[in-house]
Amino acid sequence: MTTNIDESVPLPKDVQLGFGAWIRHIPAALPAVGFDALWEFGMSSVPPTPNPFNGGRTNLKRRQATFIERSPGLGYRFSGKRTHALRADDLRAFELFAAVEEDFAMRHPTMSIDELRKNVMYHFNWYPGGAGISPHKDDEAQLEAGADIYSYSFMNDESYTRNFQVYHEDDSTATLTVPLGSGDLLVMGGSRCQVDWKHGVKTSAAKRYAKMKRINITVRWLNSEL
Ligand SMILES: O=C(O)CCC(=O)C(=O)O
Repeated sequence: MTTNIDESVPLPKDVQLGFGAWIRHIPAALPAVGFDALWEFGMSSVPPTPNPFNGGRTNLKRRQATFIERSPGLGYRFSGKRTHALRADDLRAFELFAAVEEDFAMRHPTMSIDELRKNVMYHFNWYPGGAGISPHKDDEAQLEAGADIYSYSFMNDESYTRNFQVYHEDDSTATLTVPLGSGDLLVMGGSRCQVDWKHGVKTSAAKRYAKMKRINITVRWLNSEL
């Protein structure tokens, strides 16, 4: 057997949450190249989502959209709704998206870019100020159960961090809090991660977040039925 792992590079450490569930945090995996262009696109071209917690009387502050290359025009189905669907033409021009796609491919060297594009979806969140996302599991039917989820975070200023919380499904107190900086990659993995655990980013009215712009891009493996 041959190996091409460079043993002089320390492997990232995983935090074991419990049986079959872990979190990996890789700080500064990528620079936030072309952040402003992707931010403007999200805030001007992606329609807001009606807030599911008040019957849609108001909209969520966070914008969200999904790109599924193998099913153009199909959004991500959750809470009984579909997210806004992005197309390759909308996205490939954005440097930040291209950088994420390249980084993900670099971390999966045994697969061709075409194979990767057929098997993953990209989900985008644009968070103005202290907007967040409530605790949830990424366990939708479109996703390959138990597959790793790669989550890239970018901010408009490198000095910003935003806490990402992980909760056991029966507990409203976070078991793990990961401070995410701009360019950080967080990987959620293990067959139980989206079964026994939830994750989220607490909404905050704190002044220090007032001018923050944050884009999160998750890469998720699709199941074969979609
Ligand atoms: O913004 C984040 O860091 C988390 C995003 C997330 O949980 C999601 O899109 O499901």
